[in-house]
Amino acid sequence: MSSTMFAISRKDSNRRKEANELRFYRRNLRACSLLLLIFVFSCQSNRTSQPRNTHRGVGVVVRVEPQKKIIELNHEEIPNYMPAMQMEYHVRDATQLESLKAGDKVEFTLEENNGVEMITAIKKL
Ligand SMILES: [Cu+2]
Repeated sequence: MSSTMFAISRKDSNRRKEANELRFYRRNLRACSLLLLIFVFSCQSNRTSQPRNTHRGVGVVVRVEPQKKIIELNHEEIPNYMPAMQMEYHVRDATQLESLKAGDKVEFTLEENNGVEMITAIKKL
């Protein structure tokens, strides 16, 4: 009699252990999903707080200063962005300026990031 009662209580405790484990896994799963959700949302908010817009432009080189990573251009209108004007631009990579000189007609890619503009690509036409 006492041995059957012992067997029953042991079975009960096993069942309780299993239930506890299940609860533990469920809680972990919920925590992981929450972390994943936070991660996804923070990535999205990062993207919206740092808008990166690229524009294509065409212009004529006025001046090149590779050591300062600067190029002055007389560019045509950049649609939906800027009217035609003469202005200086910073370039990401000074080697992009190596083969350019005043008077060259160029096509360029302008990247605008939180109000900071930079030429990321430029080539002679
Ligand atoms: Cu401009």
